Amino acid sequence: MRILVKLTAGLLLAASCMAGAASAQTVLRSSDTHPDGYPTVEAVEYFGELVKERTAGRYAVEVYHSAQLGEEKDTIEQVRSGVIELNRVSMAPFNGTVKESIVPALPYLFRSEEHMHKVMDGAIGDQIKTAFEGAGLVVLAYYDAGSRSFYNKQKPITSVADMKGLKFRVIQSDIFVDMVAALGANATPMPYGEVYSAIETGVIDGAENNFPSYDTAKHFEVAKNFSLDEHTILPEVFVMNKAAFAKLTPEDQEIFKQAAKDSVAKQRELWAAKVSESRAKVEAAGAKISTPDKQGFIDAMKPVYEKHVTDPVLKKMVEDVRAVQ
Ligand code: GTR
Repeated sequence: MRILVKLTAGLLLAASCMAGAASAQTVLRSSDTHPDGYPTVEAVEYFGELVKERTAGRYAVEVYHSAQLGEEKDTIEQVRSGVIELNRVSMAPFNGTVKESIVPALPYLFRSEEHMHKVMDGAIGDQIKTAFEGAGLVVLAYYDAGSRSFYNKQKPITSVADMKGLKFRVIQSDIFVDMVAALGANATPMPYGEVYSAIETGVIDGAENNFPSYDTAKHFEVAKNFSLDEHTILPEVFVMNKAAFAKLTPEDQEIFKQAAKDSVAKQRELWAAKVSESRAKVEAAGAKISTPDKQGFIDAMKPVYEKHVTDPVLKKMVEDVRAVQ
């Protein structure tokens, strides 16, 4: 009798383990402010496919695009506290939390996108990753977001003088507020999803972003003058809640890191194609692209460096970035 009970219990246990193995899939949620099909959304979806395949279905990723889980500031809190496990956001909203994240947001620091890649793929990128851990986040990848430029509904901008008195929405970071002030304009930080109607109703004159965002958020409909001043080459960041990452086995951690790395190559390709496509689309829709005197913009940024690059760690990082050839 006792043997039979043991045997039955053993069988039950084995059966439940098998059932568990077959159905045990952990679904990780990831947020993105951009719509379906945007290069960052596609890249995180691709990351999810790779993770699913390489963990034999034990993990899957669900991407909540179009700010379904909220605007970036809110979703950053969600991923830090573990309400969601993953998040793809811009680097700039971290500027007040992770000191080192200021460096890649500084105006005209990167000489080109290639320079930015070299910096972020190298030791400085790793230094920033380590700093994010202090905020409870593991950086899985840096993605491309090209360069950001100003656009407005009033007039074409050809020099810094044209910026005077205009009101621009900026991404939620003090660096951007001071950058706009240094150009003689007024900055209003506000969530991305509110920008279109704020321009339309005249609360602001314009904003600043790259071509794919200008296109997909439809800002070109309400602010037709796009001035290619390229004030920052600001990367995106794909992060994971640190405790959620720590729960993975070392083998799974490697799978996640490699999948993220593979998704970077994919995102860079998608990004390059999207920039050309968006630029052509907004021009066809009547956007006027001007190329301002860039040196004037570069010279005007001195106060931003004087105010925000005082900490010795940041000073050294800025020097290191400049030294990367
Ligand atoms: C985009 C970026 C978004 C968001 C947005 C903004 O370029 O990809 O993550 O930060 O800018 O300006 O809010």
